[in-house]
Amino acid sequence: MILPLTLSALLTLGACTTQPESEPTPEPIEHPQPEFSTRDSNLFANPSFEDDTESPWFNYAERTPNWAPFAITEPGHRSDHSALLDLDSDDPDQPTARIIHGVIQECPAPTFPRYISGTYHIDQWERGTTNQYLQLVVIVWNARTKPKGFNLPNYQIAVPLAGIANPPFSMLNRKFVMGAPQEPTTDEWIEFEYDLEQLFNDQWGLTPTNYDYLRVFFEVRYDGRTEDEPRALAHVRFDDLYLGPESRATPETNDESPDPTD
Ligand SMILES: [Ca+2]
Repeated sequence: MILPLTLSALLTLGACTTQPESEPTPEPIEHPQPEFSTRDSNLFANPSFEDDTESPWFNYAERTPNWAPFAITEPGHRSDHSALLDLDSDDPDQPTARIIHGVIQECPAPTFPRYISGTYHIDQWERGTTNQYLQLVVIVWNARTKPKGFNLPNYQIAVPLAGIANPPFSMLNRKFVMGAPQEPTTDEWIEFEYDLEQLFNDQWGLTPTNYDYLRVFFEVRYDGRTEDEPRALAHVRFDDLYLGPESRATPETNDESPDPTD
């Protein structure tokens, strides 16, 4: 990134000699721009799962039987690693009715971040039940400022990314944002981005303020599966996750733009 390189160069100069403030700034070295995950504004730590010294991602596999572990493995999205969520109802350790594979991170986020984005890749998908899906969830934790008429300690939105056309269940403090494809695309990295501030305003009527932190989930799961249903299989990777003020969506190509030579 240009800014850190420039700053680094200035610090190097400062360490050697006392430079007047009018000293011309050295030209930044040209480096390829990082894809997504090292943006300074990202509130997620280790958003691309490449740093094996940090463990900001966790889940509830050791605390509740409905959760299952995740793994950080090869490959990644334009990188070496990603978070692998490996759902298989044939696994004897997975309960029949509900299983959740996911990664979670808690972000203090004193200023509510406008955007959430990332990529996912579905290596394998066999539908075993109607409510088998991928989603992200953002919980506003310990909110002192609450939506009008709401009196629970946290409120949240869930955004299914693929797999379901209707909310899988109803929950007092969770609003589902529908609109993702019911049948997932497999064998391809899929980018997603949502205007989180807009979603909270649409669903809860406010931009969250005055809370402890945001608890963010990226999941693959099923709910309400019965023993007589077929095998449910979903081998899903998440990578390059982002929570912050910047949109990183790739602008759509406009084929009808005027030819500048006309
Ligand atoms: Ca990665």
